[in-house]
Amino acid sequence: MAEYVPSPVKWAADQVALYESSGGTEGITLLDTGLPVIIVTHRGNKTGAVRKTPLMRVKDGGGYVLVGSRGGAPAHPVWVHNLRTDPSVQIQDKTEVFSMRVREVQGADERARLWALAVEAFPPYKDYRNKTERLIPVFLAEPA
Ligand code: F42
Repeated sequence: MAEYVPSPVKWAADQVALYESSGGTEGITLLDTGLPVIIVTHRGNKTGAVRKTPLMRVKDGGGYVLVGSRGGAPAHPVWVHNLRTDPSVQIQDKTEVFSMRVREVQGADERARLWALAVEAFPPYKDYRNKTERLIPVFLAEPA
């Protein structure tokens, strides 16, 4: 089993550590916003390392909408490349861990529907979209 390599982004790595060490009872929101966060475990497409990424929790039925916003930065978060390469992920949502498969959302109608859910769950996504020229990747994680 490949080893887990924490993110170099300290606040993200710290959130993963608290989330996991507390069994999903602490570190489960974005700072003091009260908005829920999930932890996505995925495989590094270059190193094969186990990577863990906190993302906002956006539910779509039994699935989760994963938004590659990175605060509206000009470049995609690199976890996007990992998911595009290996769609098998685990998602921890509080105390539960699910094995899921992700697919990148391509159709305009589905994208519009899922984007609306994302913005409803985390309004700043709207600002991030306005901050960057790139099309923010949206994935749907569904039970494997
Ligand atoms: N980021 C979002 O994009 N969307 C969200 O909704 C979101 C919510 C959120 C909530 C809480 C929180 O603490 C963080 C949150 N973030 C959110 C930030 C998110 O957790 C990530 O930190 C951010 O999206 C950046 O992701 P990233 O994958 O680009 O992270 C970089 C900094 C990183 O980890 N880089 C590593 C490094 O060493 O530079 C490499 C990681 C990696 O996956 N490497 C691959 C490998 O093979 O191992 C190669 C990747 C490649 O192709 O280059």
